[in-house]
Amino acid sequence: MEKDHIEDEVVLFGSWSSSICTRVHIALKQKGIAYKYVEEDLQNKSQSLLSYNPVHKKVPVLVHNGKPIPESLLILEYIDEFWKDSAPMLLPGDPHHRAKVRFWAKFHDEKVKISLITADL
Ligand SMILES: N[C@@H](CCC(=O)N[C@@H](CS)C(=O)NCC(=O)O)C(=O)O
Repeated sequence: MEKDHIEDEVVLFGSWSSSICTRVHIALKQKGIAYKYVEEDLQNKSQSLLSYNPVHKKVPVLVHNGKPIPESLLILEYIDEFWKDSAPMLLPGDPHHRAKVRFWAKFHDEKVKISLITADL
C-alpha cells in the first residue's frame, strides 16, 4: 500500500557489521518505507550520531523528520506505530502474543547476542 507520509524524511544511522541494524533495515523494507542510510565508522563515530544518541552513542538510530529514535526494539515499535496503515505489522495484534515477541527479542539481545559476541569462534 502507498504511504500517506510521502514527505517524511527517514534516515538510518547504522553499521554493516551490526545484525541489530539489519533488523531495522528489514523492518523499513517490509513496510516499504523509503529511507536514507548513513554508514557509521564505529571506531570514529560522527558528530551526528553522538548528538542523536548521546546516552549510548550506538547504532542503530532512526531519525524521522529530524527526531532521533535510538534502540533497535524501540525503533521497530515506532515504525509499527507511525506507519500503522502499512502492512505488514511487525508485532502481533494480540497483547499476549506481543508480550511473547518482546520477551524473546529481549532474551535474544541480553543472552544470545552477548554469548555470540563473547564466543571463541
Ligand atoms: N540495545 C541496543 C544495542 C546497540 C548496539 O549494541 N550497537 C552496537 C552495534 S551492534 C554499537 O553501536 N557498538 C558501538 C559501540 O559500542 O561503541 C539496540 O538494540 O539498539
